[in-house]
Amino acid sequence: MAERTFVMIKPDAVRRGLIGEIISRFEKKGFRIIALKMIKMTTEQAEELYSPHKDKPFFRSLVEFATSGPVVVMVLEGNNAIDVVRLMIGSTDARKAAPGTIRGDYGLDIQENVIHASDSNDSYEREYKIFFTQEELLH
Ligand code: 3AN
Repeated sequence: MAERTFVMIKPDAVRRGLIGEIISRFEKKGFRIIALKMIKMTTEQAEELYSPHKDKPFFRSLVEFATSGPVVVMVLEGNNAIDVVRLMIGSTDARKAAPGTIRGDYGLDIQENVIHASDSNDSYEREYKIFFTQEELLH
């Protein structure tokens, strides 16, 4: 069933020149890009994106990292997009992420872990609205 998910290429990956590599994987897999832009997110946007973690000890550091440079945000559409994209990105701790996954191939850190993707439909609905208006989703 066609489903949508929100994906963000994090500042570490943008700094390292991995934008094309990462987008290419999603295109080759068969996902449609419904919306895409590069932004420098505000502290408010980062706090909202990571609000489920606001009581964690790493929250401030995570917000600082997320706002430390440009990110690329996008909405992807395709069969079971949420679960399939989570499989493609791999485990949170990039040191333990399986080779062949995006984090497994390009990351070596738990915080600077290359990429974010929604973990549920509720997360998707909350997350994409932080960065896109309804009109920016191109059907
Ligand atoms: P995922 O991004 O795989 O869904 P979450 O939702 O548990 O992982 O964590 C959100 C983000 O918080 C991660 N992408 C990572 O950047 C950061 N993070 C998670 N756990 C830690 C940790 N123990 N120390 C520092 N940063 C962390």
